Amino acid sequence: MPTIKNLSNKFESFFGRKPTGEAFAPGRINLIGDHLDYNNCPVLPFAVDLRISAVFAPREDNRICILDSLARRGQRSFDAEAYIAPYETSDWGNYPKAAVQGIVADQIGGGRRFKGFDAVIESNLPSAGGLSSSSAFVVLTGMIFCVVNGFEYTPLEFSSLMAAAERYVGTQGGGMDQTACINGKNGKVLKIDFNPLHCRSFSVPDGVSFVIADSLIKAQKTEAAMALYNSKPIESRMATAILNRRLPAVLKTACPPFSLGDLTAEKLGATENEIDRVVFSVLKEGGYTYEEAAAAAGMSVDELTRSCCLMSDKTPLPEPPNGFELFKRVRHVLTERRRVEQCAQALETGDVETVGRLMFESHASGRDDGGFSCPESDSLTEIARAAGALGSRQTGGGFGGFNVSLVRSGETEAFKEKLMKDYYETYLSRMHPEISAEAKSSAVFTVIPSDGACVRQMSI
Ligand code: NG1
Repeated sequence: MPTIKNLSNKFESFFGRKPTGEAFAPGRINLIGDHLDYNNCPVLPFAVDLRISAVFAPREDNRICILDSLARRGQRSFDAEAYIAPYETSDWGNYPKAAVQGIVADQIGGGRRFKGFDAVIESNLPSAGGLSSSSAFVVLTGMIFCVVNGFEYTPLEFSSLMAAAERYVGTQGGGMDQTACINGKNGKVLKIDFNPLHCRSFSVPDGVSFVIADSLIKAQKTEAAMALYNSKPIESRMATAILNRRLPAVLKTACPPFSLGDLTAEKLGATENEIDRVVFSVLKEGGYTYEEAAAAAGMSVDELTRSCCLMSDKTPLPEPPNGFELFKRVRHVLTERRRVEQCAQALETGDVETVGRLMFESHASGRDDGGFSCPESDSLTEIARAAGALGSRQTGGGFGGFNVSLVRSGETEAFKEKLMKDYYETYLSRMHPEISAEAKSSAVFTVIPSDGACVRQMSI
């Protein structure tokens, strides 16, 4: 990781002046609760000690110029103005554009002029691994843009703003990543509740560590995996459309679930058992065709498609060969939400066995009901179990990327060696001989829950 001094030297030689500020934005690991945030259900992530760093200086005009310090990805420049046209889908410059476009839209009015900035960035956050390098980059750019323009937001306001802003790149995610990146706390796991947004932190129990391991299956959300990822929020909205139509009459409640996060005893005035009974009698097991889902929601196929099933390019989500598995998706959301609540309680009482058990259960739910795992992440989880992890699961958006394991602190080195031998040298070499030894050698490490993003004047 380059020091700020190295970044400053690069800045000076590229821009011909000294930087005036520095900024950092961490990635995050989600301990438990994936594909819940866009359903307004709580999650339990923490910011990690891997981050994107930047040095910057304001400009007098509205141009934003960002240089990747490794020159790997070059430089991107654009103007902060009312409409910022995106680059093509997979371009890294869309992340800073997303942040700036979100803030400009929020601040526009009164013919306001915006100040731009020059920046040099560097990252030790692996991309496309479910560690939210994308949101870290959005938050980093957003913070710098706010500082140079004197815009002030509370951390929660800024979290919501950046969550909405990131959808500019085409993902239909919730707000977990940006909120964890902004509100992370050293040594703490965050319980994030949505609607309204709220964070509560829980100390990591003594004597355990988090080991993360890259399955080395990339889930680059800018490409095909974006469509895979977006299919999950779309299926959730389809299920909600069906439940919205049927639930009030069956549960005799005036308040339909506007999102799956509203399927709570408190909101619906019914017990959890009643809610489960009704929800899983309204939804049929097995796949829905578009026609079946529309009929169940009391809509035409066209209405259903337009109200919930459009991908980011405005085309309808293609119908999967076995139909939309709405029953399973909702079962994942309802059971995972309860696991998140139980896990928060277990963290509070220091019950690490329960935290671990819930992590394994969560992985199985993402695999069997959520439909966002992959064979490699499943094998990695089982290998972690056999290697003595208290718990292990794929973390983040899924379809590969990192696993997080909860391991007794005295056992981390032996655990990592076992993963190296059984997953990387044996399983992965057999299944993916194309993956390099170099990639495997740096794929497993311990992470520490860390503070959230910050921006400050440079200390000279
Ligand atoms: P990652 O892990 O960065 O792919 C994505 C979404 C989250 C959340 C998780 C799954 C974005 C920016 N991130 O995260 O909101 O839905 O998947 O829990 O869309």
